[in-house]
Amino acid sequence: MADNVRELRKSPEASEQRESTTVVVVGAGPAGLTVANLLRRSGIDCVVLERRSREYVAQRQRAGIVETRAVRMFDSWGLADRVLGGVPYDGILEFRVDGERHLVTDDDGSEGPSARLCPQQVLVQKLTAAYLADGGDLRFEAADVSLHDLAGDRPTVRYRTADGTLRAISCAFVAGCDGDHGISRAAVPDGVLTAHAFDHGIGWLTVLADAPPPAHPLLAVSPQGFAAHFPRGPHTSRYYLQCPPDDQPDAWSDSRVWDALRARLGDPALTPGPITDREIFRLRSLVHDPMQYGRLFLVGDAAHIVSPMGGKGMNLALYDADLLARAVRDFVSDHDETGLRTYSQRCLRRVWNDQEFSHWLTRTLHDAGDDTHTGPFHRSLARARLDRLFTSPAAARGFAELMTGPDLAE
Ligand code: RFL
Repeated sequence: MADNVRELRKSPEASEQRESTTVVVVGAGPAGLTVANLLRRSGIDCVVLERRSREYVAQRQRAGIVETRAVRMFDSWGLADRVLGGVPYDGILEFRVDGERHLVTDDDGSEGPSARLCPQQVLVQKLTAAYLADGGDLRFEAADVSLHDLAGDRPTVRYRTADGTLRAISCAFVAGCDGDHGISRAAVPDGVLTAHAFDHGIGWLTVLADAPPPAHPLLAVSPQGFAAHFPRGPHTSRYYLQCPPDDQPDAWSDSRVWDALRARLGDPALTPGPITDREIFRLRSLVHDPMQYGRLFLVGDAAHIVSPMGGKGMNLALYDADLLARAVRDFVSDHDETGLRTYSQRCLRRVWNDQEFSHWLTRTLHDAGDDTHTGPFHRSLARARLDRLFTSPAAARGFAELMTGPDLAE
C-alpha cells in the first residue's frame, strides 16, 4: 500500500483540513491500540483518534489477566515481551465454597507461553508506548468524531482537535474500537445490526484497594452472596461483592466492605487497605450481529459486552483486533478479501463461546451461594456443577480450555 498521504488541504466547502490514510481507528483502549500496533507492524498506515487525554486512558483500571491464547497472539506478532510485561500467571484459580478451598488450574495441556498478570492500564500504557515509538499516529482529545460514507469505497472520519481545528480523514477502512458508548456503532443505520442483550439482574460492587493481593485469583461462594479477590499489582487488589443492581456505592462504607469481604471470603484475618475506587455495575451481556457495516468494522466492546465473570471482555477485544489487522493486511498486500468478508462471523463464533462460559460461571457462582435469588433447586444444581468441576478430571480439563481461550477463529 502506498504511504499515507498526509498532506493537509483546506476543503473549499468548509474550513476543515483534509488528509488521507488507510485505516482510521476510533478509540485507544485495548482494542484500538492493538489494531493500531498490528497494522503498524504490517506496514499499513493508520490514524488513531481518542476522545480522552493520554493520562486519562493510561490510568483506567479494569481487567487484570491477559489469557494464554491472547499472550500467544501477541507472541506471534513478536510483541508479547514489549506490550505485556507483567508477571507470568501460574494459571491457578481458587474457588472458596463456604470457606472451603478448591484449586483449579487453567493448564489445558497445550504448549507455548502462558497467561500473564497484566492489569489493563499497564497493557494500554505499553501498547501506547510501543505504537508511538514505532512512529504511530495517535491523536488524543479528538472531539466530535463522526463517520461518513461507510457504505462507499472511501469513508471519511471528521473530528475537532483540542484547539478547535476541524479535520476530515479519508480512509479505506474504519476500525470502531470506541467501546459500548462510542459513536461507531451508533453510525450504523437502524435495522442493520441485531442486538442480543441479557441482564442477569445482579449487581457487583467493585472496590480497588491498596491491600495485599491473594496468592491466586479467588472466587467465593457464601450464603451472604458472591465475592471475589483478584491481584492488580504487587500491593493492589480488586474485590467484587454481589449486591442489588440498583444499590449505591455510598451505601458501602469502608467497614461494611471489609466486614462483608471477611464473611464471604471466609477469611476473618483479611488485611484491609485504603480503598481508592468503588463503583456498582450490573452484570449484563450484549452482542451485536454482524460486527460490520460497509467499511466499518466493530472491535471489542463496541460490538459486545461480556459480564466480567471469567475475565473475557478485554481478551475478546484483543482477538477481534488480531483478526481485523490480519484481514486488512491480506486485503492490502494480496487483494484477498476473505478475512474482511468473514471477520464478523469468525469473531462472533468466539464471542458466543465466551458469552456461554461467562454466563455459566456467573449463574453457577451466584446460584450456589444465594438461594434467595433463584431458589433452592437452582442452588443445588449449581453446587452439583461445582462438585463435578472439583472432582472430575474431564470437567476440570474442559474448564481449563475455556479459561485459556479455545482456538475457535480459524
Ligand atoms: P474500551 O476499553 O472501553 O476503550 C474504548 C476507547 O474508546 C474511547 N472512545 C472514543 N474515542 C473517540 N471518539 C469517541 N466518540 C469515543 N468514545 C469512546 C474511550 O475513551 C476508550 O479509550 O473498549 P475496548 O478497547 O474494546 O476494550 C474492552 C475492555 O475495556 C473491556 O472488555 C474490559 O475492561 C472488560 N472487563 C474485563 N475484561 C477481561 O478480559 N477481564 C477482566 O477481568 C475484566 N474486568 C471488565 C472488568 C470491565 C469492567 N467494567 C467496565 C464493568 C471489570 C470491570 C469493572
